[in-house]
Amino acid sequence: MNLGKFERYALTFGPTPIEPLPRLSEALGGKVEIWAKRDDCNSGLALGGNKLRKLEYIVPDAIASGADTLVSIGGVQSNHTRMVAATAAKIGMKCVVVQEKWVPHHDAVYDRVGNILLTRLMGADSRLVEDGFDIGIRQSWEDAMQSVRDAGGKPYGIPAGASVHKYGGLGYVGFAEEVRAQEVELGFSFDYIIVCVVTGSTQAGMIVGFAADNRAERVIGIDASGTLEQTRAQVRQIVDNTAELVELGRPVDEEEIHINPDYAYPAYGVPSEETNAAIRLAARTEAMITDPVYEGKSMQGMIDLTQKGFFPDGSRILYAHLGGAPALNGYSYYYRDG
Ligand code: 5PA
Repeated sequence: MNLGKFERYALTFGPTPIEPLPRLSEALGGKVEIWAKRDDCNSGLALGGNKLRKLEYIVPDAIASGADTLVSIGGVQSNHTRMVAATAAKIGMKCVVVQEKWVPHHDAVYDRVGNILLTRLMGADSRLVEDGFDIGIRQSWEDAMQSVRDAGGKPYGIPAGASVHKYGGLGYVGFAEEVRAQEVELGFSFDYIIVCVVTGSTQAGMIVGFAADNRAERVIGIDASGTLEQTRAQVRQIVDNTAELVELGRPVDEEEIHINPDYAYPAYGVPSEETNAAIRLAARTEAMITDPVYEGKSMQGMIDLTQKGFFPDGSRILYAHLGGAPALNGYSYYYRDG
């Protein structure tokens, strides 16, 4: 496998810490060890998160293209558009982000706080549109790129979650390489990796990265999209493209792609009672803050699978914390009493 041949523009601090979560492990019965890899603390850029690992491999291409404006897309409380806005500010480009009405959630300040507030603060042109949830290529995104051209600018398009970008999967191949190096220092290997999946390139990159030592199927994706087939198809496509790019040297089997659909209810962006209970438990045992759209759902999945005995006793489980906490501000009513 060869990731090193790709140019990388540093946006993160470097390898993210792996830490044990003993009080959470104990609260779940103490039969498995839960650890977290803190990609939520990966950068000084606007609170960081998973998108920066991806963008590190995309920025060199954006700069080489001669573009002056990054154009991307997400929901109203998108973490990804916040990270694209941060990246644009950092590299001295302009930024247009389309924010679609992906979430059937009503809160008076939903489009004023959290991610979108930070996005605007960093100078991005944030455009609210009515279209509903869809992780694919969107007309509104194409229109935004055309509007930049019409104004005499040169856009560089980054699709939702940076996922179907040709280099979108590379960042999380790097995550797997980083975990392998950290495992040498820790003196053990993790048995499972838990990761939230929506647009797909985070898990797809991990699958390719961990396929190199034949444990891709130990990457348990917890779907938060609620559109499983589309997410799975997108993961498949990114896995194949990324495996070829890094010269994995073999195809990845269907059985190596593990996505659990059981925790995405009631809808993308809407937390269930169980999601909120999971968010509270992680906060109260470990002061680890997860959000109602993504990480709360993967936390819920990890908790439920642990309680159901899915993981054999003694397993070491690595929860990939991908960021996302700013969105909590758009959901304050759920947590008014904690
Ligand atoms: C997101 C995505 P993927 O989209 O790579 O599958 O990652 C899922 C994910 N955790 C997990 C957090 C905190 C995330 O932000 N966010 C999107 C966004 O617009 O913010 C791409 C959907």
